[in-house]
Amino acid sequence: MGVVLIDGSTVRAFVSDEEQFNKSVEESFAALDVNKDGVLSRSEMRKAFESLRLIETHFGVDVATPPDQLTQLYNSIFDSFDGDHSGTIDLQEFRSEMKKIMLAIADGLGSNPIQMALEDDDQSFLKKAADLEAAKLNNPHGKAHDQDQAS
Ligand SMILES: [Ca+2]
Repeated sequence: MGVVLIDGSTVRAFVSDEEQFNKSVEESFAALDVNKDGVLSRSEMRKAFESLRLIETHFGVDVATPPDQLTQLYNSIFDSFDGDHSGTIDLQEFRSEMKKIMLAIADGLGSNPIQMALEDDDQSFLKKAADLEAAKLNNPHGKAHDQDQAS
């Protein structure tokens, strides 16, 4: 387990790196699509939220929230992902909503870095964002974008 510092610009850089972001989205989507039918069902999404740990860390929900309330919350999030109300979430819907969520997190973080404790097998998007930043720092001549890193 390690600790990383991330702030809004870390998250924003990750989302704006289309290749990395889309790759992460596609990997997550494939991993979450347990029955491999190409769409995410309500129960698959519920597992997704639990594994991405976005809810507990970023929707301000206490981990001790009663199951009924959590189910309601999961349902309302599902509905916001399910743009065409088809009852399932396709890759397109998943990508666009993840983007919105990550940008909302970036706004919330602003320029105040937070410390995140990470496990090595952590697959959360914030971990991926942190990894991307670390890779850029280690490889300054890589395809890093001209992100304004004003101090
Ligand atoms: Ca599925």
